[in-house]
Amino acid sequence: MKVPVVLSSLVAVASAVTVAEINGNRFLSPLQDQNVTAVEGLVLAKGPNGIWIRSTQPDDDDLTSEAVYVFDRNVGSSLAVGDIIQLDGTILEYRSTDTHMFLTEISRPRNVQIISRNSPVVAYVVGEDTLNPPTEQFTGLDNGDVFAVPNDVARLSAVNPVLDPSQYAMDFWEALCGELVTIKSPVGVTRPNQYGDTWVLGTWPATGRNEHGGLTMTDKDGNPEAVVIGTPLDGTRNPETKMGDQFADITGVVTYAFGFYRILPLTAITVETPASSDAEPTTLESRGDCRAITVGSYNVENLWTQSAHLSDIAANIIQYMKTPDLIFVQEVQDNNGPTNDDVASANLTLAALTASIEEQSGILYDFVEVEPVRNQDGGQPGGNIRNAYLYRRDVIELYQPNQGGSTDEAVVVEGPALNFNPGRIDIGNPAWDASRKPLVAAWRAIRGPTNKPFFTVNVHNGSKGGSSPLHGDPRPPVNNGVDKRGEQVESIGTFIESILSQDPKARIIAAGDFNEFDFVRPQVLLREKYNMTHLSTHSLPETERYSYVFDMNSQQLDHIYVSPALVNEQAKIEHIHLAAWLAYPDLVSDHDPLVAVLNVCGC
Ligand SMILES: *[C@@H]1O[C@H](CO)[C@@H](O)[C@H](O)[C@H]1NC(C)=O
Ligand SMILES: *[C@@H]1O[C@H](CO)[C@@H](O)[C@H](O)[C@H]1NC(C)=O
Ligand SMILES: *[C@@H]1O[C@H](CO)[C@@H](O)[C@H](O)[C@H]1NC(C)=O
Ligand SMILES: CC(=O)N[C@H]1CO[C@H](CO)[C@@H](O)[C@@H]1O
Repeated sequence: MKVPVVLSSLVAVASAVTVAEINGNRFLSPLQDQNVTAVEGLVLAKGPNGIWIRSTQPDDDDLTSEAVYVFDRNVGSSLAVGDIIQLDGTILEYRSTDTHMFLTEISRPRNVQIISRNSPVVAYVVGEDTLNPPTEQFTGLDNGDVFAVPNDVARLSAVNPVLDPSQYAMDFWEALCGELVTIKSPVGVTRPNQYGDTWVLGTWPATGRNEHGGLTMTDKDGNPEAVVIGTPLDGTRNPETKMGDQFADITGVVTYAFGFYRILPLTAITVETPASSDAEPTTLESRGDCRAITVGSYNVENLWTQSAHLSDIAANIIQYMKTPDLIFVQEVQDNNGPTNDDVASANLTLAALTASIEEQSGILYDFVEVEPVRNQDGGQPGGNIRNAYLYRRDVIELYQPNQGGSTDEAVVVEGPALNFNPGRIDIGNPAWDASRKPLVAAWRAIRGPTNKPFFTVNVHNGSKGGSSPLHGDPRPPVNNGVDKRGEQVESIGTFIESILSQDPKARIIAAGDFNEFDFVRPQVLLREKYNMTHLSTHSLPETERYSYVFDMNSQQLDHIYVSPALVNEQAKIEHIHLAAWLAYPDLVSDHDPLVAVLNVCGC
């Protein structure tokens, strides 16, 4: 890129190779593995394992970064920021794992000479001295959809395209890699991860802002306009912050590490104006009969009898979910939690949860579950996580209850009704190996003009663990388990179809932690092939559809889908943001619960 601050009058020796020539106008250096001599640059910053230098002989090309990392633990020891130096070295493309991109660096620096000292060091303001970061696409290799299936059809490092920083965020940051930049008036779009990495947005344009100040992922848009602030160069640590916090300007160097282009700040982020931390309870209300029942779903994150967060989960159900009539819960562990023994029942865990709700509110819940076969359903070994239902016995009841066991397969019988109620479906299907089998049940509202049963499917599909990062080498990024989740959705869809084939007006609710986005293939199947309506799409603005935060994205993993008979103006959902936007110390579960209101009357 063009460099406004140049000290060319001080340049005494012509460099054999410039930084721009080292970087080239693509992702990988044209000089990879070659030795370079007399590279000249201004020391921009020093880190524990090297320094960043900016060319004193910039070219006129916005595609070639004028800065580069010099990797060597000792190179900085006799240098200071503001020194102009000259050095020889070997060009290296480094990455720690093959799903990440490469960082171009000068390694094994030799013949390091100080040409002058105390030059001013000026950072470029992102979006003022540079283009704006692109808001929708990461790289041209995603062909317009970063969530497309199949994925991993191309490798960025193999194609190594000419950079297009006006269109693609990875190209944008690659063309600035090594530079010292400032982000003015940054706002936190997530809390920091466990390493203190914090995603921010500057003053440049953004799409998908939600009411908390985060960035909601939407169809084909994984929010490339955000950038992560990594570990500070001075050894400080980024503080615990939350979505929407306003920070002081951040200055740091652009690099690539841990799967993302990132900025390593000179010092830790400082909060100027914290966002309000008040959570909003649901506004949806039950009428206590079939005309309006409230349905909640909550991933309670490995809950068991001794969980420290048990009473907080109960409090969230009371204060923020407003004690829904029926709650789909996921990640309920057995009575002794992670202890890996013969215990697989969760009746004491669920009894402790309902007792805590009763103690805090006086409201009585009953619960149902089906014990899994121990250690067959994934999750923490010995924990035997499963799905369960809590329900208000004053509002609904099981319809023709017939408790299923671990090896009983629930199917739809004449009625439609269930042979086992509650029961687990499709237990022999390999799609559910090492995964929670959906828990189905048939219910009836105790009061209301009609009392036809309605059906529920409680879902906790395979996780996305093992996916490759949004700034990674495989394009589109690897969405691990997407094929498996596709089979799981087919399994759920087949069950739903077997009810609808007997009664096209059947009332069916499929809800839970699907571990997938509504616009990605498995979920599209549920909508298009099985004609289920995504309640969020039906009733919520696009930017408020989220229940989880991962990397820079506020994203929706928890959903409610309903059959045609339940789709009307009255059907609504709210994601109760108790997790997505808070700081870690304030988290109760890693997922936001959701609450919906539905008319389940029918004849
Ligand atoms: C680069 O320089 C090193 C050290 O001087 C030498 O060992 C190596 O063979 C050179 N590599 C190339 C590709 O010339
Ligand atoms: C839990 O299950 C055990 C064995 O099935 C039973 O003896 C006990 O009464 C149950 N406890 C509760 C609170 O449901
Ligand atoms: C799909 O659902 C819609 C309402 O959500 C309904 O109008 C339509 O008839 C259904 N289509 C099929 C094939 O069942
Ligand atoms: C099929 C599948 O993806 N199974 C995974 C479900 O999730 C658990 C934990 O969340 C994993 O252990 C399974 O491998």
